[in-house]
Amino acid sequence: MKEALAPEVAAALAEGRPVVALESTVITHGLARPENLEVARAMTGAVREGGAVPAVIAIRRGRVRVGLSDRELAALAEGAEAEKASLWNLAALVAGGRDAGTTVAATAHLAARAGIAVFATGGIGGVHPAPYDESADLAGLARTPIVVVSSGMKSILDLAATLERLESLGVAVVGYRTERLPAFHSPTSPYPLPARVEDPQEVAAVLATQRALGLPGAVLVFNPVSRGLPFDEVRGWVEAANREARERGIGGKALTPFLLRRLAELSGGRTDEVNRRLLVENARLAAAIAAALARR
Ligand code: PSU
Ligand code: MN
Repeated sequence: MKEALAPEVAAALAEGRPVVALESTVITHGLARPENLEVARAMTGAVREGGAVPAVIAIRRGRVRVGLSDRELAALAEGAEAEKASLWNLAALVAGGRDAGTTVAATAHLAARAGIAVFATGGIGGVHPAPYDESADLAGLARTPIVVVSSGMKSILDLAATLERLESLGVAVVGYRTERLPAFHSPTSPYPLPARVEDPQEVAAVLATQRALGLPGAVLVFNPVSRGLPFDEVRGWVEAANREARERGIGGKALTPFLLRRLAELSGGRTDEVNRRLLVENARLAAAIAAALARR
């Protein structure tokens, strides 16, 4: 199989220098053009400022790419034909020679395989309100040894049910300077987390201990966004958007883009602004964690 590590990423890994993996579904499907490329560049920039090497993971013409050049990043962001690769279609897309953005589940798998210990994203997938729909991110994280920094799960999900599934699946969860689940656009929510950490060194210690104990899965670091939106206000918009989607019969692949667009409209653009900020903040924290791991 064709698999390619960018030379810069390969060198950093060989020398034990910090590397941070970044997902690409947020580029191909999560954000609209041209904002997707701007945010992707801001994330890779934040990783570099933190002293780590960024490795955007994606599928390009059937090749697993770990680390894209700026030109390749632009091609991915501007191309319209990329698929969304999760675990159930990853092998078929690679075998079929396709282009794809990789979800959290697929990115975590490919990053861990390449020897990368830390991965940053915006929000993980999870359990949707009915009808039944659960992201492969949850089961994927349960068996993939990597630190994943996010601001919680996407606001459009059932947060309580997603947190319960993480517990059932045995995914290690820590709040970064918080006891409560951050709710993506909101820095907090009513849902308590099982553990709290204060700094990147503590995250590095949890990962090392997770491995020493023979636990197989990810360490999920939930990082509250700065200057986020009030929880109740976001919940109100999410409920309104979901109601509207049901009334208009919108479902399947069209549902998430519809909900995100409605949230942006209902909030006067504030959800998009917060989304951009949390992606960059998570990239920055991931770089600090990767640096702490490299020093151990
Ligand atoms: N969160 C966002 N936008 C996104 C995603 C998450 O705000 O685009 C992406 C991530 O790549 C995540 C994926 O892994 O959606 C989950 O998709 P699914 O529910 O189909 O597994
Ligand atoms: Mn699904």
